[in-house]
Amino acid sequence: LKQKGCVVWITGLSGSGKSTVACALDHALARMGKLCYVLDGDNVRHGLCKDLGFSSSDREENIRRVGEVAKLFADAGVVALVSCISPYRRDREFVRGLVGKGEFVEVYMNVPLSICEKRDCKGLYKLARAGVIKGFTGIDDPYEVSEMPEVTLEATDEAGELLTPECMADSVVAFLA
Ligand code: GGZ
Repeated sequence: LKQKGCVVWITGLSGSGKSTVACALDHALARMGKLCYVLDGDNVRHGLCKDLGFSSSDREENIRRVGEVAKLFADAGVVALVSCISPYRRDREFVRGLVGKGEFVEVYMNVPLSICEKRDCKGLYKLARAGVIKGFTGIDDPYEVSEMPEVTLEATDEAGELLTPECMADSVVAFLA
């Protein structure tokens, strides 16, 4: 019997842990026998969206394409796990409108810029601060916080300890269940 597909849309700053949470979610859902597919911003930009840069119109087109593909996966009964910065609220709302009612789950990574910048896994924040990369999200390009995400993932617990990706994935699984 075909399972019910949906789109889990993980949004947040570069370095907020979107890809890591998508990966942990992929494993958690697979263990539950769910068919999933991860559409990662950074990967998609090597193929489907390799002609796009980071201007606002290119980001809009990037999100539109990824949204259309995610919708196809959901229609096929797959849980599409999307991790794209998707910094503009309007573009995320566009995808929400594209996907069937109740099948779009927006997951907001509520990780402060200071933490993302401190991690700076790829050294991009440093380059952005130095003006080598222009229009970097959070530095000189906006990130518009979601008004009503289905799930908000915090970086730390009440004691200020960093939450693990597995723990974050569990929160999303709990919502989906
Ligand atoms: C933001 C940028 C930029 C600029 C390159 N702004 O953390 P990463 O490195 O590995 O992933 C980021 C990726 C962003 O692609 P998305 O498709 O998710 O972006 S969007 O949703 O806004 O279309 C980052 C890297 O590309 N990167 N230049 N200027 N991130």
